Amino acid sequence: MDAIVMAGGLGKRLDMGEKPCIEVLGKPLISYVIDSLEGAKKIERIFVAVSPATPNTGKVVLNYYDGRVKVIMTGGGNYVGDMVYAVGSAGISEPVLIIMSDLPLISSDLIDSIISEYEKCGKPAMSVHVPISVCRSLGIRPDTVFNRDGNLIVPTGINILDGKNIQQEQEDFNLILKIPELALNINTVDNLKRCKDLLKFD
Ligand SMILES: Nc1nc2c(ncn2[C@@H]2O[C@H](COP(=O)(O)OP(=O)(O)O)[C@@H](O)[C@H]2O)c(=O)[nH]1
Ligand SMILES: [Mg+2]
Repeated sequence: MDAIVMAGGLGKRLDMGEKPCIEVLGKPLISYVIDSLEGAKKIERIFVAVSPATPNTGKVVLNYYDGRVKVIMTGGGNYVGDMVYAVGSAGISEPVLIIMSDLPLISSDLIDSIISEYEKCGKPAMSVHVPISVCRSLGIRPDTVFNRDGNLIVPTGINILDGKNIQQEQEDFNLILKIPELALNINTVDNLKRCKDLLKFD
């Protein structure tokens, strides 16, 4: 399965310049996700969707991964529109994993197990969530919360969609995983500090 890393956001809450390139313990934030994708057995090609808000991110990625990871320039300012554009531009007509650049704690094994769950789920699309209790136990205030049958769940920014019908709404399976590494999304200075502390003791 191919993967697209979304990396064209404004990073306003963190306000440290281009968020995907900020240095976290000696390497760019986005490289944590890319390294885990490169290590995942089920991932083939890797693309990064940048935008005019992240001009340097493309350069950093091309440089760091020596051309192994492709960069796609999207319009910016529209997450879903840019994702659809990136899938088309990459010529992907099979299921594709879409992931955000700001999930540094995700591992290769976790990516592979998410893809295995997708293969079993029987739906064209799958979105990964954590129960709100995982965020609460980390002291993280989520941006978005959904109510699924009375349970509050938080989207993690990991989706699998069928590339051949990317223009259309797709029936979506909600995978709910009680995994703290999926909940630590780097949006604020506090998230970044928490993440550095966790990585140091890894
Ligand atoms: N290409 C593209 N990427 C985006 C867009 N919005 C957010 N992203 C990326 O998606 C991820 C999650 O977004 P978010 O955390 O809201 O980013 P932020 O706005 O930069 O804090 C980040 O890696 C962003 O760089 C967009 O409109 N276009
Ligand atoms: Mg985020």
